[in-house]
Amino acid sequence: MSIKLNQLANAIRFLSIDAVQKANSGHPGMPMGMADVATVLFKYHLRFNPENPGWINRDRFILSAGHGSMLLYSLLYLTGYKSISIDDIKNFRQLDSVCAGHPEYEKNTGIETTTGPLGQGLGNSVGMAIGEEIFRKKFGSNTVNHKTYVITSDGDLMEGISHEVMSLAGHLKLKNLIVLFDNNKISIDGSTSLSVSDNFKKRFEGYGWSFQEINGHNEKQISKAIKKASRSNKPNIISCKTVIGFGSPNKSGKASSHGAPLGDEEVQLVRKKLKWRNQPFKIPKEILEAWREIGKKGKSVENSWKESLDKKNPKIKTELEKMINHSGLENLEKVIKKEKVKHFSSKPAMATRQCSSSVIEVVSQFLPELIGGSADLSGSNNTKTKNSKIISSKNFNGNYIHYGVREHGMAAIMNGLTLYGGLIPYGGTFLIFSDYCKPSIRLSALMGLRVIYIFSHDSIGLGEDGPTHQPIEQLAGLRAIPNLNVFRPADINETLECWEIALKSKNNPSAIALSRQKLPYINKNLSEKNKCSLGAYELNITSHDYKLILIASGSEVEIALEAQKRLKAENIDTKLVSMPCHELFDKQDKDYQNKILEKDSCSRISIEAGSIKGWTKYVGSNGVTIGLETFGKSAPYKEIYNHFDLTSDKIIEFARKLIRK
Ligand SMILES: Cc1ncc(C[n+]2csc(CCOP(=O)(O)OP(=O)(O)O)c2C)c(N)n1
Repeated sequence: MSIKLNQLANAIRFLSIDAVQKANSGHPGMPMGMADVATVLFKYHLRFNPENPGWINRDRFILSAGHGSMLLYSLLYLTGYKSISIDDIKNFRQLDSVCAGHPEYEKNTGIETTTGPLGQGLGNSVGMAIGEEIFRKKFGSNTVNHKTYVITSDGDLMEGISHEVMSLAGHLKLKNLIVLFDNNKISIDGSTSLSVSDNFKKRFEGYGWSFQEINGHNEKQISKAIKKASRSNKPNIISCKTVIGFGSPNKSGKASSHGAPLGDEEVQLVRKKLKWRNQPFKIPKEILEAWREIGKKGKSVENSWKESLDKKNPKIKTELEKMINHSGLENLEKVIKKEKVKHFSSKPAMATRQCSSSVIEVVSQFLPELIGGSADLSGSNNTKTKNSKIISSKNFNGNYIHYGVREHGMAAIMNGLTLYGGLIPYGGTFLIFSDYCKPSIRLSALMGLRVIYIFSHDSIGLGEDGPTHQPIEQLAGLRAIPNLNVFRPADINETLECWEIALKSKNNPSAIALSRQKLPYINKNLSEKNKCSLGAYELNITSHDYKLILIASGSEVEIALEAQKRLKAENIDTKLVSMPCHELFDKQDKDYQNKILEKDSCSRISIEAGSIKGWTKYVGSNGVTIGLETFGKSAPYKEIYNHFDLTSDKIIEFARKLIRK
């Protein structure tokens, strides 16, 4: 018996309605409206294998409108992914259920990314589509030839980030990107006409996209549009005119179906209207079988792909596996050690942004998966080196993306590049504009993605550009994000170590804050060990009789060193601790932390050219935190440091007071 499309789609609709009803919270309207589009996509077009959700040449499917999560969970369950059972669906939105309120990325589950904050999934998908182009160029179109499909909503397209990433996708002509726009003209406040009068066709064509508009409940139109899009030489958006809450007699087409259970009575009415006579969570056998058949098709597609790779392209297979497994990283430790030795003898004074550049130049030689870029500040962030090859619409055989002035888009795209697999993105902007990346940085951290953020001009030390450009609260804000390592190295030795940790961090992103101004080489002894991995370490003591500890990061280590020297001249002995990473220090055992901070026997002063928030816990209630609690100033940087008392004089003044106590 052949099962009609609407029966397949109704299985999605009722799993969604019933799960939301049982959880007594969730968003039924979107899955009800997009069920037809999703069914056509999965039935006729999407190449995927539920038995191997991580197959590198699978089509990617991203639900950018993450509030419609039940659409995704239903599809994964119906097509036979092991990650989602009917019991998981019954547990929608309950503690530890894989069917969380919004999709939460987990490798090899079919949930390709975490979505919910509108616009992010669209950004990730642009990153994945770039990833596909890079891989296709490296491994050939016989090996890599898949699409990236995204479902976006009105809300996704209202978000500013949608402009950034779609504009870049148009520029790069990402022809394998196909966006299915749920054009239901409803958002939470009601009709989108309350706030939007965009001409979508003109908007997207203006970006260089191909635009089609169809009835999102018409099987033929949906399929034809997807087919046409898959032959296009531009990125594609298909505006699917749909009815939110499709099938609900009283709530369809209305905002009331968007984000709340329909209610028992209304659910009964939908059952009647759509002629669905099954109990909640019961999918008739023949419908489930038809869905499972759709899921099974991918296995043979993957198998023949594998066979052809084994037989015809064994070399490519080896290269592909190397890249996916990041085999190049095996050389990292050795190379970093060698660089440390080299710099120990020359002891260069360099801005840490230059230090970072020299690390990138070295590691990019043996890490083809390292994909750099900057939001139009390449020269300032020092992200582009002589080994950087520009990625363009004409040539994806590169390792550097000019993101343009699109910080938010860059960050979401970097998440997409990591999620694609086999790639390690790093991207730069000024530390002050990390604020423009924040929503995506948060998601890098939430998903545990290896993304490296390069934030140069990391303090008032940037000088004349003034308070609009001088970060104050940014370091504290970034340090407040769970699972993000924030590094602030002090010289080339520390920069090498911080980069090494960032590259090895499989399950968390890193933000590396770098100075604009030149800094001296501060490393005292050549150490094989990566001291930055401890978060903080003893840099220098003037004698073993010290009762005072100075703690500093980045550019302020130099000031603390000067203060230490001058204090010694006054017979005040001190220990200087360099603290490039709070998060890693906080992870050390208590013994190590006590060894560094010596809370029972020493007073402590911290100094960092940024907000003092976050330092009190290291200096204690009797200690002193030197930092900033106001915005900066426009002036040459040394004058600003003096103006704000970020000086060795100030450290000495406090040191004398603490010692006299
Ligand atoms: C960045 C962001 N802002 C706000 C929200 C809260 N929110 C969830 S859905 C939504 C808009 C719903 O409209 P639409 O995107 O058209 O979805 P539909 O109503 O069609 O399901 C909003 C404002 C969010 N998830 N992300």
